[in-house]
Amino acid sequence: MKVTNSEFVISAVGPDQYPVDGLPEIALAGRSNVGKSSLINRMINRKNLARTSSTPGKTQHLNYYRINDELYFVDFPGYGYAKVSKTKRQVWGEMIEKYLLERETLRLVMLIVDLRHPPSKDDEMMYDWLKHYDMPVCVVATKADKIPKSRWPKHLKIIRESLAMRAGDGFIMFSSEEGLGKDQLWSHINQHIRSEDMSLEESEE
Ligand SMILES: Nc1nc2c(ncn2[C@@H]2O[C@H](COP(=O)(O)OP(=O)(O)OP(=O)(O)O)[C@@H](O)[C@H]2O)c(=O)[nH]1
Ligand SMILES: [Mg+2]
Repeated sequence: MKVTNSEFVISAVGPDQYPVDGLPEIALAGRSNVGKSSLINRMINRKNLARTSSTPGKTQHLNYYRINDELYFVDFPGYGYAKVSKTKRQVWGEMIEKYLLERETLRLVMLIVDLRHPPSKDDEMMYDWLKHYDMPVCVVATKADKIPKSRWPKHLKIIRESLAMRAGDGFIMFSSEEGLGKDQLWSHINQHIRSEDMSLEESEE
C-alpha cells in the first residue's frame, strides 16, 4: 500500500471514543517498549507520528491512526511493564479484552515480539487468548537489525515453537530501523482489510 495520508485521530479511553466510520482496524499488541509505535511510524513513513520513547509504558490508551482513509492502526498500551500499578494494569486489560471481543471492525491483531528474545509469559498468554477466540493474528518479530542475520533462523524457530503458532497465522520478521519486512507486512494487512468479518476468515499460507 502506498501511504499518502496518515493522521493521529484519538487516544481513546473507551468505546465511546472509538471512530464510527466503520473503516477496518488492525490492532498492535505487545510488550511495553517492544517497538509497536516505531513499527507504525515505519509502515507509514513518518518519523514520529506515533510517539516512541525509551521510557516504557508511554502509550496508555488505545491510540488510533487513520491511514489513507482506508484503515486504522490501533496501538495498544504495552503490557508487562512492572512499574505500572496493578489497578491500572487491570483497567487496561479489561479495555483491551472488551475491544478484542466486541469491536466489529477489527480485522487482524499484530502481535509484536522482540526477535532477540524468547516470547515472554505475557506474549504467550496474549497469543493463547487470541487463539482461543479464533482471531487472525500476525506475529511480527521486530528489532531484527539488532542481531546478525546468521542468527535469525534460530530465533524465529524459538518464537514459533514457544508460542505454538498456528500454521495459518502470519509470521513476519521486521526492523523499524531498516525497513525490513515492511512490504510483506503491508501485503498481509491488505489481505485482511478486504475480509468482511474475522469470523469468516479463511486461513492462509
Ligand atoms: N534498533 C531498533 N530499535 C527499535 C526498533 N523498534 C523500536 N526500537 C526502539 O525501541 C524503543 C521502544 O520503541 P517504541 O516504538 O516506543 O515501543 P512501544 O512498543 O511503542 O512502547 P510502549 O508505547 O511503551 O508500549 C525505542 O527506543 C525505539 O527506537 C527496531 O526495529 N530496531
Ligand atoms: Mg508505543
